[in-house]
Amino acid sequence: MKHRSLNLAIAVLVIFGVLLSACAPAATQAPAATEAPAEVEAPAESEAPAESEAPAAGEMTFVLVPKNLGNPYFDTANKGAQEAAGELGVTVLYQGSATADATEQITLLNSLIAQKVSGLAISANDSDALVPTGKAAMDAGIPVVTFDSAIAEGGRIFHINQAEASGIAAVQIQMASDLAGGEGQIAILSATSTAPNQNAWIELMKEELQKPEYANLELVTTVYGDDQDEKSYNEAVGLMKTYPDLKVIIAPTTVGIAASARAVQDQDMVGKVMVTGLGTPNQMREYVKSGASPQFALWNPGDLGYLSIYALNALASGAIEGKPGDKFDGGKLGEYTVLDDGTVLLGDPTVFNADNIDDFDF
Ligand code: RAM
Repeated sequence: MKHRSLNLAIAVLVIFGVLLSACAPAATQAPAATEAPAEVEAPAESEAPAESEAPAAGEMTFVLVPKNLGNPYFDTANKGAQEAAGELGVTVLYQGSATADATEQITLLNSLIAQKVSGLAISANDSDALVPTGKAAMDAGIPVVTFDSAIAEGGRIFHINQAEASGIAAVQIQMASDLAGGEGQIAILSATSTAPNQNAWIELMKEELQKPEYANLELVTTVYGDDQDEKSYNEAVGLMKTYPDLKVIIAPTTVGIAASARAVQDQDMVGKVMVTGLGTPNQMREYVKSGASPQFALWNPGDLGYLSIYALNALASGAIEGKPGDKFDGGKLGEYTVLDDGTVLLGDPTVFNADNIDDFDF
């Protein structure tokens, strides 16, 4: 019966999520659960809480919470999460706020905690602001892992890291230096100013720039597109106008890099300003081929979502507590170990360019 009421409550959440995203894109507050039909159709629109079906009785129900909806990076993570769900016989809901905002994300998480879901995998919009919420979930017996963008220690059991932060920073500076011919002005166009993952990478990129081989590169500014396409596009146009000698835009965000490459093309700046950073191959293919973004990097977000669900399953089933040294089954990805710093490392980023871009489809 407990599972039945959870099913009904989640069905209500899904229905209201669809209605709310249709009429008020920013709204994320879940309504109080009362009664709902047992069957819920997953909506077709990617802006809605997609892939959310009412779970069958007895199943565990995990929720993958992206920074925001409508971002192909997180849609790919959800595909991997759904693949893991099929293999494990659990239900995974995909629920997020319309914008990459910590307050909206906390509201959503509070409603999921109240629904007593079986586990949460979160990409955090703020590292510290989400600690009390993550703690409240764990106090309620709901395991919390973060993936992609971490909640600080105390607000999650462990963080699933896509790649070493220092490596992510180093590869971006290396690519920018290649494109700039080792000298000239570069700028960073990031996601939100509170994004824990981008902020960590930016700090490390600044450290990387201190190396003698990068002495002739000048980082002129960092701007924020908030992981919104239009804002990122306008910021990229602004960079080109403010800095006429700019050679490279580094966008460590899949939203920002695609918007910047489009802006470079629209402004007829291909060959003068080059875009690099972190992007998905499917979004960046045309810009690699046009020369607006000859090279960029990323890991596989599908694998990140997949591994997050295997991790939650290991925690929720009691197979592991999530302490350093604990090992768990990562399905097709193999066995993973919780490291001493409370992270699990997915692997290395891949660099994409004209030679390999057509080998990837995500
Ligand atoms: C965006 C998001 C995400 C980040 C990628 C690279 O999709 O900001 O958190 O990891 O870019």
